[in-house]
Amino acid sequence: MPTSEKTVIWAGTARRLTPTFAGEIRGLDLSRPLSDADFERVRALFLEHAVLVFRDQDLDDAALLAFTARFGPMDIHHLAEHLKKSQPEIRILSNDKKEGEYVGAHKSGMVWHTDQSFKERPMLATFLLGDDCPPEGGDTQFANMTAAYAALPGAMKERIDGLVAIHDRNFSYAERYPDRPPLTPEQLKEVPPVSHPLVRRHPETGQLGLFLALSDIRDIEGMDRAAALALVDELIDFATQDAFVYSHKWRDGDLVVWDNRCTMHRATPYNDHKYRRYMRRTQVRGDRPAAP
Ligand SMILES: O=C(O)CCC(=O)C(=O)O
Ligand SMILES: [Fe+2]
Repeated sequence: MPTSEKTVIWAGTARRLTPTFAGEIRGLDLSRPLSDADFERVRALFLEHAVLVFRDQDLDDAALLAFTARFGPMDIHHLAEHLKKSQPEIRILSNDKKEGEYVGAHKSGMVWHTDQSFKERPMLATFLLGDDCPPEGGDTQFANMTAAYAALPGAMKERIDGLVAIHDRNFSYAERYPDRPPLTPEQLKEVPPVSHPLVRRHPETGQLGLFLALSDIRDIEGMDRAAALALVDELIDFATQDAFVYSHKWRDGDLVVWDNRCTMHRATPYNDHKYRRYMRRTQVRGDRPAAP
């Protein structure tokens, strides 16, 4: 890494990465405990930008967990096979194999979604640390759901006003993950279908945003399924126009933190094995999404 980047001094600000959201923070070393004042600044920038990219981080598991925990209660992912044995709060995403077996989830999150939208309390924030990042492929793309909602034509806002979606982890799971075993009865018990408003109010900023997930929404209450899924597709197409999207090109040592209450994201493919991709991931649970 160029020395000039290493010597940047944290001045409590972030550099905007798109006109409407996403910010880059340099010069802040998260391997050391943050003062309360610095954390308050980071928390404010998180609300302001919705996606924060912290460059040049060198974090062990303990430091990643300590930083994550400052945002709220950590959540353990319901798919145990991709969790670190020693630290189940850390999930591994990687296309790497050891003795013929994948060392983590190698095909996770490749359609537009918000993390664990199928839970009663979906994730507030997700933390993804790029330990080994490919020079091409495997970007993470984010869509600004606040800006997308604000830009919807009035007739569409009226049409979706008050609609409630049913999110169901098991709806398209087998189709999306043909090489994973089906969810076990115990896993299914942890993720029963749940209803969430299609438009939610952010509990901290008060802003309205679309709350969508491509393959986890199974139905919209009071609509037939084909019409409901067509509406979800239409809204996702609208929300993922270039004007609302930030595509993150990973560099080793990037920690990206995103607010799932006002963004959607997906990974672009990286499982062609051309380059290794290895990430550690943690997540913090949020509130039950609230209708406006
Ligand atoms: O691998 C990525 O780029 C993102 C995967 C994802 O959706 C997640 O970690 O929540
Ligand atoms: Fe995700």
